Amino acid sequence: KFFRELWKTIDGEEERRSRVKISYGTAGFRRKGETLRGVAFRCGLLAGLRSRALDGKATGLVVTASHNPVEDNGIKLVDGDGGMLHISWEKYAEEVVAAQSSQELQQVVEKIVLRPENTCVAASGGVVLLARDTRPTGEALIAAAIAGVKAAGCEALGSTDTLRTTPQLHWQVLMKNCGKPSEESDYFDKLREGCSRLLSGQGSKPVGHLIIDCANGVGALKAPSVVSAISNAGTVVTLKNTGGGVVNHLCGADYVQKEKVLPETFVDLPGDSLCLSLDGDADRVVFFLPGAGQSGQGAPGSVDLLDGDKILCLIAAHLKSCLSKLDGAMTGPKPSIGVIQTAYANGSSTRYLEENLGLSVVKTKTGVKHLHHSALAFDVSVYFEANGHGTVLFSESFLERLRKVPQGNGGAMHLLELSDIVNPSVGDALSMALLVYVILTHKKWTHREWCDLYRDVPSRMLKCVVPDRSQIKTTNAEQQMLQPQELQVKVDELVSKASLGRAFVRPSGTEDIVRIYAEAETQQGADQLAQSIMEAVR
Ligand code: NG1
Ligand code: ZN
Repeated sequence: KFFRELWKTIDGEEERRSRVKISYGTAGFRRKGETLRGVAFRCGLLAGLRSRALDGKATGLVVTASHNPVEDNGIKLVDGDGGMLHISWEKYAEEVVAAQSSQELQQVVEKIVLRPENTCVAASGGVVLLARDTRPTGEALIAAAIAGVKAAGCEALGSTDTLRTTPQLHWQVLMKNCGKPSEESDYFDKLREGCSRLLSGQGSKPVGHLIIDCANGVGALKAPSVVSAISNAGTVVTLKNTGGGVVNHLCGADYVQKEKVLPETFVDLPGDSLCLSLDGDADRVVFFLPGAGQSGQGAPGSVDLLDGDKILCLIAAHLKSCLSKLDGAMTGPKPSIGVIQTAYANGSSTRYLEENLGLSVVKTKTGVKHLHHSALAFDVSVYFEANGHGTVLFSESFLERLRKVPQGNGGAMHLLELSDIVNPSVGDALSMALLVYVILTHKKWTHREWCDLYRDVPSRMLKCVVPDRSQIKTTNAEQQMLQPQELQVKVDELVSKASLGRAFVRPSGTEDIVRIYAEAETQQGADQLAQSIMEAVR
């Protein structure tokens, strides 16, 4: 059966050869959507094998290229705990995808199945949940992935029409494996009802208008089912870029965060608007205020950005004050709070967290899988990438302790209610949009007060194409290069000459480029530092 299915996804000669080089990367396989059918089939196969290795627990497969252009697509695999595919299986994914013939594929599969830690692979059963975003190449890729799941002898839950945000699918896998209600409607109900509970009796609303840029992506289809909790609280919610344009084109979280301008169609906004942008698969969110921009130069269309760092700071400040209300009410050790960032976090946000809030910040490698992993070590934690991908985690033992706190302690009750509206498996733009609104309401902060928590240090990010980016090896949460050594020496020298300089170079895990990031006291200084490093990299 396995071999019968394989022919359906035979790819062209060029594509077949190129599969050898494709790596699992920061967040799954990604490239031009039209060239991914063979990859999708093999990923479906692997997701099935993984499910069987987990004794039949569900796994997941999402077809999306997130914030990337419409012609791109990608395959992300979801593990049995609802998180990203376990790192130990990424190399299997690469081997399965690289196989050049059905014979080679069979050998790779046998190798995986026969590994001692995967002994239960041979057992029957196994189920994979599949979904896609709105990209035109998605349908064909889901069809190929379903064929792969079936080739692994597993049940495929989902069809070519199953449209979900990435975090929805992660959540569904987690809930299914916990034996909890896991339908799409359960997800909507949980978020909407949880948010309504947190807002009831609060009186004031933080903003008059909330304007949501849906990036012309799958979030446009799902947002209405949850944001009604906000409109019921008295804020007028408007959805824009709901599918009339091209996904992520001149809109979406990545565009707004990188370009620091209003998305397309954001014109004539009411004065008291708080805006937010989702990305194409609604796992990232950034907020912004139409206005003068941080430079104060007031270029038309510029924005004051409230990025992942500022969302993180708002949440961390709130969690810290909630925990302080628990003092004395909770038995046992003081709960630990974790705050996790990557090297791309703006230096001002890290200083705010450490100096104003007195929290210690953990820095990890880029990619949510790394942040999530670090966050698991704490009772309560929040992680965010500057680009808007993050969530809040509550450990099961901490939730259990909160449930035992006497009813009169509002702090414990509030934290339990907050845990109801966060997605514990992965960053979720819709969930985080609700959470931010709830926190602003409870803190009685205006969006301006939130924006003014700290002022970003000027920064610049550049991309550079090099012949072989794998030549660059990094350490210390990717903030330093081990190789090429002489390049790191040069970067250090350039940084030391820039006032308040900070910079690093790392190979992208999602694009065939090297990223350069620089901060300095002035925008001109940051631009110059990034530019000189780029010249050194070339
Ligand atoms: P790479 O291409 O590895 O830098 C990018 C983002 C990550 C993450 C992944 C997955 C930056 C600098 N990098 O990774 O944060 O979101 O894509 O989507 O934004
Ligand atoms: Zn995304």
